[in-house]
Amino acid sequence: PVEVFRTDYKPLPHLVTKINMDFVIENGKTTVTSELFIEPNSSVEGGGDLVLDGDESCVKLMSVSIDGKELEKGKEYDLEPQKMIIKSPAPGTVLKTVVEIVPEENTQLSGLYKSGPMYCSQCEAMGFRRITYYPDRPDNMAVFENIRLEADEKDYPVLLSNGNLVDSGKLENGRHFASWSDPFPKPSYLFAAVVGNLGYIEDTYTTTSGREVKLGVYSEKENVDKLHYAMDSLKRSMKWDEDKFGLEYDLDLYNIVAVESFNMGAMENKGLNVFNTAYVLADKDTASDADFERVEGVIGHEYFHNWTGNRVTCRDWFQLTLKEGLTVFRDQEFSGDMNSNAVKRIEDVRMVRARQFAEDAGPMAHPIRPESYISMDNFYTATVYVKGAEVIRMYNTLLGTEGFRKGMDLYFERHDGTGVTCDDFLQAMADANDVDLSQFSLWYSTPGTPTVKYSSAYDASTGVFSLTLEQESKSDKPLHIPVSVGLMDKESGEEVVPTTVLDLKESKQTFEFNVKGDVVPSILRDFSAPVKLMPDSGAVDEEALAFLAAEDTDGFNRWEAGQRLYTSSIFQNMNGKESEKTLQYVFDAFERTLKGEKLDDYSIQAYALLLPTEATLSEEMEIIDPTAIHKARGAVKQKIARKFQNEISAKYEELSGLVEADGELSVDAKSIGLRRLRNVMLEYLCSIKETPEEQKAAAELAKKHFENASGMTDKMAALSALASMEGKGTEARDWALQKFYDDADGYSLVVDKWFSVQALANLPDVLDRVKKLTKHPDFTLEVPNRCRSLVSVFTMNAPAFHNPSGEGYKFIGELLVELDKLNPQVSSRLASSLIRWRRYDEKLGALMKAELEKLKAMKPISEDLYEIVSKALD
Ligand code: DPP
Ligand code: ZN
Repeated sequence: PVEVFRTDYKPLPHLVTKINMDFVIENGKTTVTSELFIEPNSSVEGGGDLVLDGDESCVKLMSVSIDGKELEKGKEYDLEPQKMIIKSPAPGTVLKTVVEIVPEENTQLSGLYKSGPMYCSQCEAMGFRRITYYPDRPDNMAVFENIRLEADEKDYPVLLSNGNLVDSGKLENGRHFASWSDPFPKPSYLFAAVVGNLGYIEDTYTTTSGREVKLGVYSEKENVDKLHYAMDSLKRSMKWDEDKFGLEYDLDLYNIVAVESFNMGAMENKGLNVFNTAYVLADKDTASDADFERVEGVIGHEYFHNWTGNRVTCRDWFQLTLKEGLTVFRDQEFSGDMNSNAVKRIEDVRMVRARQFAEDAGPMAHPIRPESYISMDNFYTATVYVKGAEVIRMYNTLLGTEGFRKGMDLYFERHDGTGVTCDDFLQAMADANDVDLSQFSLWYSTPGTPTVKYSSAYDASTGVFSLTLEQESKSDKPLHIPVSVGLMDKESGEEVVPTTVLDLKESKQTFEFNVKGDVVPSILRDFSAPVKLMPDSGAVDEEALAFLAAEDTDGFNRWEAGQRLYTSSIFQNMNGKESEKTLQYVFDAFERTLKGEKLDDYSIQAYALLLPTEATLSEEMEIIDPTAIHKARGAVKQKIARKFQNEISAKYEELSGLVEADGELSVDAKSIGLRRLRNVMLEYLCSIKETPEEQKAAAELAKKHFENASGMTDKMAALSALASMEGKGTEARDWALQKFYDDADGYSLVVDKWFSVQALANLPDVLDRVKKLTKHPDFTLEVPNRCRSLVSVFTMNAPAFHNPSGEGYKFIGELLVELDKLNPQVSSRLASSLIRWRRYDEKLGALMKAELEKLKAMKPISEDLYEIVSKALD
């Protein structure tokens, strides 16, 4: 395997400026003829050979010619396993290649492959070379002028590609064709083709400047009734981007296709987005609130890529965060505006802490702009995406919304139609605002999670409150960290200094404020930087946290203070040093939130009543003890549940009334919040199940909840509770699982939920159950969603996966052997569950390591898996 380095970038000596393609799709064989129009790259001197990427394991070369003349191998061209070399092509050369591919056998789901009744493509990052020989890198932008698709008309009535339909018609033998043309030059990773027997819904959108855009959303026929939410979300996205950034859509057509077998979430191909079904299909019976929110978010995300990704793209793959960090930021803002900004922020930060911080603390830690890769597919990471979005958010915080918009405008003005680097983005932001962002640029090259330590002092004689911040990171020079701070008066609870952004630019810096009396600082409001904030003294001031949990005027930090208190209490429990005082703070915070004092948002209330996740708690430990975390968190949850059982019950009833009064299920912020809060109540109530009587009561409650569910959200909440029941709850558990499966009636996305809920169950024999489920007729490793729903989800069941016997690791290790042969992208993702072995105690670590060593010795092994495993063992 070859490692590629960021600093080795060299522009191409020749560019393909235009391409025509002809796909003749037959059962078991697709013939792809490509014409590449080649020009010297004017910015590179010297010319030389033209190197085309092509994956020999996937494409079989039939012929290569120039002007109708076959080229001679060894003389005019050479062939290597991953490339074709054309010796010194003359300017204006039109190179024609004919290759054969077999999409039906493409289990990697990269390139052109078959999913159910359709052929579809996935080219990011390097899938186009599995379709034809081509300079498969983002700095080669070409006009895909004539893309002709030909297939059997009866089996494959729909023929789609990027851009506009320019021709179509019937052919002999029941075949037909369609030709597409995309006027916007694009890199190969944005190419797409879909050929299948599909249903669809249609609509139109008129942009502010009056362009009428035809919108289509496609899926397998039986699912067309589940496409409406995606269509509505698309229209909302189009409007939002016009309102927020003045960005309009630029083609007459925008199509989205839902595909069952898909490695990632979705793909922003120009004018033809291809989506994992899980992020398009949604209706009231089958989708939970979270699913609806995800559909809206991902539809927005892919749509926003049209400008941040497609119109301005990446020069090379190391710049991935240029488009992904920025587009995630944009989709976060969109979702926040559509629902609740405060709720969205809490959810996003939970994600950063649970997933990105974990990545930072493992062997795959990398800066948002990585320095090297073996397989680029391994860098579609939480770091590039969500930490990348946090970095964009920091620009927004530092420059303000207006300044940020000015920077965006200049970025498009300068770079529309080209492939650029993260430096170009930073420069546009700096120039538009006339500021120096050179120190800020360190965020692009620094891996790991920085820490910020704080200490404060109040001098009553001068009325000066001073806050000292000290940063530490993997950068030799200090980072530029925006730290949003507000000050709350200790006596009155009033905010005396509203949110102020402090520019922390030195290793250690003291900021002074003139105040009238002593204050409590609320630091890192709204999570203004992706750092770990901690007290300099090492010990958190619980009194201050309790105060902030009650009084903070910043919703995010009020939530955060409660979370910190819960965390203290959980760790005290783990260490056998429980303090009554801490517990009392926890109870106070919980009770206040439950009563809804100062809170009118059900979702925020729900999140404030939830304990930090096991994954988040893990990142607070030097050596992670999953069993101890699970036990301690469970114990604190029990204490809360038992102490407030009556109040929680009453709240549950009250909310049940409100949910009922809410009527027909709707997915607006308020209704979602109601269900979320009620389901948190259910979770607490169902956690009380020690005695047989309690088991019976919990099971009855959950069963009733299941039967009266207002939709999938309630159903899943009930089923999750039931799935972990034993003793007197066993019967209800088995009944509900069977009922849920039967009701799913084979519909994949619901069957996926059925697998997941069992993989996450808190039962002593969960691993055996999961193993047994891998033999279920509905289980397959070939459909990524299905594989993930059971196997990847199992690795998130920390106490089961990290069982001291090592059986959980062994199960995953053995499965990876099979999976890697089928689909390296999915296998290397799954292997990430084993790579953080140094974070666990010696015994667990050794067991994980043993599995990694077995995998590393495996032959053959995919590059994707090899990279992950070898970095973990380094
Ligand atoms: N570019 C794709 C995205 O939207 C990759 N899955 O993130
Ligand atoms: Zn994206």
